[in-house]
Amino acid sequence: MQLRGLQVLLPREGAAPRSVGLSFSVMADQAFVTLATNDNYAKGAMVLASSLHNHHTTRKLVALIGPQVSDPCRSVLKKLYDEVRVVDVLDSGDAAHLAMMKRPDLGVTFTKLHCWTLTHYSKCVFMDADTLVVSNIDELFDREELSAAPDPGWPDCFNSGVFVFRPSMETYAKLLQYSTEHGSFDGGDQGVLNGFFSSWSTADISRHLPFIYNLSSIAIYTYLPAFKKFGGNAKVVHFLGRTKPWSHTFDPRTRRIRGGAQDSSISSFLVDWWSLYSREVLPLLQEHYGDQPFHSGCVEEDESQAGSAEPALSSEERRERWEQGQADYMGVDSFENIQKKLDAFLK
Ligand SMILES: [Mn+2]
Repeated sequence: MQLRGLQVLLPREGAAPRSVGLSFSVMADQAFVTLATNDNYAKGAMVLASSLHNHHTTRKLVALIGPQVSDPCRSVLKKLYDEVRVVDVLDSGDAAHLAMMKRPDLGVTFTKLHCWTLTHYSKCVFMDADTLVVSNIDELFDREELSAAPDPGWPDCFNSGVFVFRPSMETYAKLLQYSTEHGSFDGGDQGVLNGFFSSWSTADISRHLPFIYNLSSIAIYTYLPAFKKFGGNAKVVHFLGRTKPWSHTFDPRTRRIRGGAQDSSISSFLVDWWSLYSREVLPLLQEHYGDQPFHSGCVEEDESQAGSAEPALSSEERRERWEQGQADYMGVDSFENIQKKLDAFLK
């Protein structure tokens, strides 16, 4: 893994020497931004940062985090991100706090909208913590606010998992005002942002990012032939839906994923996520947690388990087994895992 400090000293690969100074000033001015509200999403953010580093981004990396993110996770994020900023809307005592009082249902949305306050950058690309970069995407900074890819469920709306924006306190204030007045038609940030940037679908085709910049796992099910034809050009994979990469467990030795990854197309991206996690993120987590126990998600199956071709279970199947009294006490349903789940919910 590259060290952040060192990377800044090295000229960009392929950059002409005389342009280096200029490129650096432009680069310092632009950032990828993500959001992690808890330790699970923090792991996603760690993998996302590793993937951006591995594909040699020249831009800064910023993580907005919620107050629930634990100290060890904050320390790891600080290693991987140039800037880690705690956003506590309830504690802010400003317009965001007022907005939150009026619309407590939009809590996480207000936290995400906070990215517009990063005015020490002229342009940013927001990326959800459940995205993975599989190719350099610095060219996104050539786009203007608000650029985003269509949502696979309703293509006249953009998906707010990846978007280009310009930080501005004026826009931020307008967004807060819009949210409190109109709410969100889907209960989240995507509804608010599509309402606010409502001309996106018709005004300017250059603000439509190609789908490969936000390739959601859902596309495999909705349009398989297109996925087969274009999926190989993917630049960003977005693990949409309730099951996230960190919902599974992974055996680094056998590279097997457990916990409901049946589809082979998406599971290759899942294996990419887990490989990156186990290789580059896990050692940092182990270092910062020290003796404290934490849920790594990596489990070495013993020989007999690894040898048996037992398929991964969906959550429905797991529930059925539970109800029949056949919980996987030694594996995913171990007391340790259940305790962790309870702790995560009770936080
Ligand atoms: Mn997402």
